[in-house]
Amino acid sequence: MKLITLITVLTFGAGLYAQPAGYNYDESKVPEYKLPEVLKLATGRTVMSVSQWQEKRRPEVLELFRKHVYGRIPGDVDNSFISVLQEESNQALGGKAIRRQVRLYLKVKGESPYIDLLIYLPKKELLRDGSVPIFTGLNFNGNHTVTLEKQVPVHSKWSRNDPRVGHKDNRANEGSRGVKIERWQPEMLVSQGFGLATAYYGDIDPDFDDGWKNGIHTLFPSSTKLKKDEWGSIASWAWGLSRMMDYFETDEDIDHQRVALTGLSRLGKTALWAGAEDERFAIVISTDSGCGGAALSRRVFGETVKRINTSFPHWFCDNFNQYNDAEHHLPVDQHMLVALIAPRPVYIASAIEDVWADPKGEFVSGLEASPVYELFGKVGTGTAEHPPVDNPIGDYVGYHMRSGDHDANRFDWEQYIRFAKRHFKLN
Ligand code: GTR
Repeated sequence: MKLITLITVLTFGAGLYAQPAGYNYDESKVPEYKLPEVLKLATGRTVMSVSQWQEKRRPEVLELFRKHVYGRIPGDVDNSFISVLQEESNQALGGKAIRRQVRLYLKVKGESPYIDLLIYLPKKELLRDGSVPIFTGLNFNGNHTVTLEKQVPVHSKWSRNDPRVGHKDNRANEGSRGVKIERWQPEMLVSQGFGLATAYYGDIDPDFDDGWKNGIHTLFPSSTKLKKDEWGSIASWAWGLSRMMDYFETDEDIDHQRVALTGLSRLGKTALWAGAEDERFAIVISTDSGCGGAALSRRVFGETVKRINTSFPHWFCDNFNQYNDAEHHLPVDQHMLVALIAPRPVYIASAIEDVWADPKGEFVSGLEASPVYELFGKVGTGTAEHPPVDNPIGDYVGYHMRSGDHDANRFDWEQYIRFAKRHFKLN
C-alpha cells in the first residue's frame, strides 16, 4: 500500500477509497497562506456598507473571477433560444407528478445544439399558489439516468466513457436508465412540494478538450479562437444554466423566484459560478465541488490548480494556468466565489472520504465568505469550527460533511430540502 493511501485510510478511517498519489492530504503540510480580503476594495479601502459591496466590490470580484479563473462570455454570444414542448404527462412518478420535456433550441429551430430539459413537478392539485419552487442542475450522464420512465429518451450525443454507468465508445445506452436516481431524488422532491428540472451537461458543451469545435461553441465565431480571458467549459455550462433559467421564467408552473441551483463536483463548480454570474438563482448548492469550486486553492490540499488545469485544460480560461504552482499569486480565492452568492443562501456539502476535494477547504471558504453575509445583517456558517461528520450547520451559509465519498445522495438532499424550505419559508 502506498504511503499516501495509508495516510488517507488512517486519517479518514473510511475503507479503501484511495485518492490520487503525489498530492497533499496531510493537514500539517498545508502551507501558510494569506487570503485576499473579500471586503477590501482595489483602492485599499474597506467595504463598510451593502451599497459599497453591491456597487463596487462585488463587480470587482466578479471581474477578477472572469479574467483569471472561469473566463468571460465572449461579446458575440447571444442568449436567444426557442423552446419546444416535446412531451408531457400528468401521470408521472406513479401519478404524483407532471413530467414535462422541453427542448431549448439555442439558435435555429430544429437544429443542434439544443438543451433537453426534463422537468418533474408535483401534480397541479398539490400546488399551493399556482407555481412551485424547483431544484435545478446539470447531470453528467443524460436525463434518462435520472428516471426509470421510458418516455425519457436516451440521448445520442457524446458521452463520457464510464464503466460505473456502462457508457462506452462515447455513447449512452438504455442500460444506464435510472442509475442516477439516488443522486437526484425526484420522488423525494416531488413529495416535499418541489419540482426538479435537469439537463445533460453535454448538451451545452461536450466535456473534452477539442479546441471548441462542438456544443455551443459552434454557434459563436469568437468561440473558435478564444482569448485568454474568455470562457472555458465551466463558464459555458453556467451560461446554459442561465438559458434554463430564462425558460423557467416563461413556464407558469415554475416559481422562478424560488429556484435552487445545485451540482456535483465539476457541476458543483459550475453551479457556484452560474450563481455568481446570474443572481436570479435564489439558492446555490454545491456538492463536493473541490478545487475550482468551494475549496480554497491556497491550501494546496488534494487537487491543485496545476493538476486541474493539466487534467482538464478546457474547464477554465487560459489565464488560470498562470497560477499553476503559484496559488498565492491568485488575486482571488474561492471564499470570494462563495461571497458572490451573498445575500442569497448558499450551501456547501463535503464528504469525509472525498479528501481530493478538501472538505476542510470547502468549509473554510464558506466561513471566510460569511463577513459578506454579515454586512447584510445575516449569519453565514455561524461557527468557525469545521463540524463533525453528518452534522449540518449554518444559517445563510449551510455546510455539512457527510459520511461516505464523492457523490450526492439521500442525506445530502434531505439537508438541501430542509435548507430550501427554511429560506423559501415553506414550512
Ligand atoms: C475529478 C476532478 C475533480 C472533479 C471530478 C468530477 O477528476 O479532479 O475536480 O471535478 O473529477 O467532476 O467528477
